[in-house]
Amino acid sequence: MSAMEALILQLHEIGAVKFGNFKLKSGIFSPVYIDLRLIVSYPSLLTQISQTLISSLPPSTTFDVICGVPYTALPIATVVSVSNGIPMLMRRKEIKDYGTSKAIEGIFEKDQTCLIIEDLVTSGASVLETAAPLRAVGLKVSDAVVLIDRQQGGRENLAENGIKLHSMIMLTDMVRVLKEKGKIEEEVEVNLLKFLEENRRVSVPSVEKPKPKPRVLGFKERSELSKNPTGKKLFDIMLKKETNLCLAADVGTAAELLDIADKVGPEICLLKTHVDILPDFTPDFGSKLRAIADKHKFLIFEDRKFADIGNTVTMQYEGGIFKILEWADIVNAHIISGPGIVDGLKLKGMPRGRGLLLLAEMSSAGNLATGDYTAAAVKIADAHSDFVMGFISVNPASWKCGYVYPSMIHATPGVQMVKGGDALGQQYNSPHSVITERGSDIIIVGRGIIKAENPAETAHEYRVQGWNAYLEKCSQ
Ligand code: 5BU
Repeated sequence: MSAMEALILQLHEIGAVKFGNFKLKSGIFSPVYIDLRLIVSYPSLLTQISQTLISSLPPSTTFDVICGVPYTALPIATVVSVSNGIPMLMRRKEIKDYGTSKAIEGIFEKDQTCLIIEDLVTSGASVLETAAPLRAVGLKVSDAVVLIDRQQGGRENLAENGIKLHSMIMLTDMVRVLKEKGKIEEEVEVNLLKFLEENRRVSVPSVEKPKPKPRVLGFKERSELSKNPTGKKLFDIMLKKETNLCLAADVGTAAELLDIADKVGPEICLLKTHVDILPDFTPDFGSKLRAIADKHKFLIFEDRKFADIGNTVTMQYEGGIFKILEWADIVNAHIISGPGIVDGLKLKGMPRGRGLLLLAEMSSAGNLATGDYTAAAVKIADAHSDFVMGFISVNPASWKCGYVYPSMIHATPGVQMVKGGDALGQQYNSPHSVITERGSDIIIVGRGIIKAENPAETAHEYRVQGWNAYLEKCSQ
């Protein structure tokens, strides 16, 4: 009887090889189960396995250190190390978060070669899990030796990852020997061969680590990242005043607007206008609003929604009756006409240190600013981050880029204390949901405040809700 046959019989005798119906780590059901954890109870068997492992390697296999795949192969590797005088390394399965936090324990030099020792290979996933940290610390891993090869794709999967698998015992040989020695029925062998035929290649389960949740940066850090002076300023105002509330001052007259701006001013970081709805607009409107804005330290955002070609918007921005460029810190634009609109507005706005918000999404039902359109807005913003300071958005947390652009400010309209909408398609979300779940920065509130009995008091309530939601988000 060959040494290999004797080994197979011993493994069967101690119950390390069982036949039945077993669920494997890979999820598949198998007619054979091999449990090599038992071998630690049989020192002579362990010695025999360890010696055969090394001697079964082709002489061309060279290595400086060895590493067993935790846990079952650890004692095998230890005995190989001790009886052959080969230094060993240990891979930690759990990395400590104190002390040295090493994944690989032991002494080695960069570019040394490490042989991986494994008890059993199915898909090869466990070997790959050990190879990765070894390679990460600068070791070369080109060979792995295994006691039993289940012949289910491990060899191929490892080869694809640059590791040659040396197998001491093939599962088919094991079953043949056991059948020949009368330890199992023919039916068991047939069953097993059929199983192997049907499960020739078990794929390596994805070892992709869960993506760490991006840390939510605060306005202070984000202010430093902003490349636009008005963007920086708005971040700073929000922090200093502890408010992320923007009032949409959609009142009937310029007089009313100036009045509410003064009353609500202490609560807001931003005041949004639709200057073309004011019947009593006069050329001094801008300077009057500016004085109030300076008094209460908020910025002015004209919700002009430019949409034309670059050349036209330069004139609309600077000229006409409203002369928006004179008094609005911030304007916004659709991207429907392409990036030329940003170039046009930038031509006028940049020298004045103004900022632009791009309409990446809208709050109204059935709007078309979704999916690829939103992504296109993000792309244009990224290419003009010196002038584009952020977005009008509704659910930036759902964007693929998510928090990739912390330098950008996300301002969301369609906000009221209660969910709902109006008769003309407006849709509302609560301040808490807008800031936390939807990942926005600023709540834009119009009728929720201006139609309230006491707008200043109500604005205060919105401010507290919006700011607390921001603090909650930062603490997550
Ligand atoms: P409301 O009263 O809170 O519904 O006012 C919302 C304001 O925000 C109003 O001035 C709109 O013109 C503005 N708005 C919006 O509601 N939805 C959008 O998608 C954009 C602006 Br962009």
